[in-house]
Amino acid sequence: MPTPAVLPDQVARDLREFSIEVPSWAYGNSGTRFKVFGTPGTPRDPFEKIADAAQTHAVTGLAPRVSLHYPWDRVEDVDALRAHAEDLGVRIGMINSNTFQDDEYKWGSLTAGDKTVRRRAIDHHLECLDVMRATGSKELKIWLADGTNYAGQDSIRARQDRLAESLAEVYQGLADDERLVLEYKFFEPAFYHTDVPDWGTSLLHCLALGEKALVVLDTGHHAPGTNIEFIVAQLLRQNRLGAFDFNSRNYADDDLIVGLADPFQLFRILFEIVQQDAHRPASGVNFMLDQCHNIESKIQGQIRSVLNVQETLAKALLVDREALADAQERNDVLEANGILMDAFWTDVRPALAAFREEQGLPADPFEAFRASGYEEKVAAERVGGNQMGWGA
Ligand code: PSV
Ligand code: MN
Ligand code: MN
Repeated sequence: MPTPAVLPDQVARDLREFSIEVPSWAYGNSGTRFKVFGTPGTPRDPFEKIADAAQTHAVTGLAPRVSLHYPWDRVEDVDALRAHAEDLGVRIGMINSNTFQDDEYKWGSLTAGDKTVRRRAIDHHLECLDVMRATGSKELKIWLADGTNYAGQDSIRARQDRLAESLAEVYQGLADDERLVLEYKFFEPAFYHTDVPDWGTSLLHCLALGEKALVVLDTGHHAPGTNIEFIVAQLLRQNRLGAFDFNSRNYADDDLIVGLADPFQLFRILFEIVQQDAHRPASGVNFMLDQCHNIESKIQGQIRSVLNVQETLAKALLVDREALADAQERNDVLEANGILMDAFWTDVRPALAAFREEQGLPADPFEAFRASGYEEKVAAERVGGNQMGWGA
């Protein structure tokens, strides 16, 4: 496929409607268990995190929502936070619950054998629903660190039963237009078993709960070699893909910039999405980033990530699906594969630059941000106070 100068109309229309949610925690300092490197200008409170997130949207036009983590992003005046976001052209997205930082959750939260602990974890989730209402959000995102480290440490079955009961209580708190999304992860911080390790477990709980419960797929949460696009196809088929956490990984839950470790995997995933029209807002899939920028500039990292998703989505939209269907019908394996590869290798960058300019956006948002002086400005202004990190 030759390099297109402009995007076909339908591709441009689809891209205009597409948006990505960014996580507040990506703008704070993060690191590994070895070291957290601080960066000058890192936000000191949720207001500053939202201001940084708004920069990502301002130059890309792609990231109008910011996920909050509760209680990391707790503020006295929620109305003021909401208004601050709206003044800066963004709004608050999902509310992420947190039952992994307190000592009492050492043995589990929604799965804990101790009734008092379980009660506290359920109440925390119900409180998150109040935060959602105050912020204008409609979605509660649950990722649990629950699990065990050693065989025999606890009953896997009993923990599933307790989880089901706890989730049912949280689910009952949802209003008709609200939903909860349940994220799975195959290991870490628990190293023998986690209580929601895979899409099957998440889906089973969601099916038992009802239509307002959906699965979250984080691209970094699978065993190496897992065919993630297959999971995407399967969850979409069941109308249970609620949200995506995009990031890149080489080894485990690396949370690196999207599309850098394996651009072709991102393309395959997005093509599966496109084939089921799930990139359209009407599908209800919330496309998000879940990343931690340990060594690179955080805002620049977020900009790169959303642009990589947009660029790869454009390629997926360019696949000649009629020709593909025809090749598939004839079992022409190599022609079918060639059609996909052709779209993957197409350089859409010039057409995307023109597309952005048409919308009054910089042709190169990444360079525009670097040249804006924002990072230097906040580094000078944000002195004193404690910088926030992955963990408030
Ligand atoms: C932990 O693995 C994690 O990265 C999950 O993916 C959540 O989405 C995120 O933290 C925020 O809680
Ligand atoms: Mn995640
Ligand atoms: Mn993760």
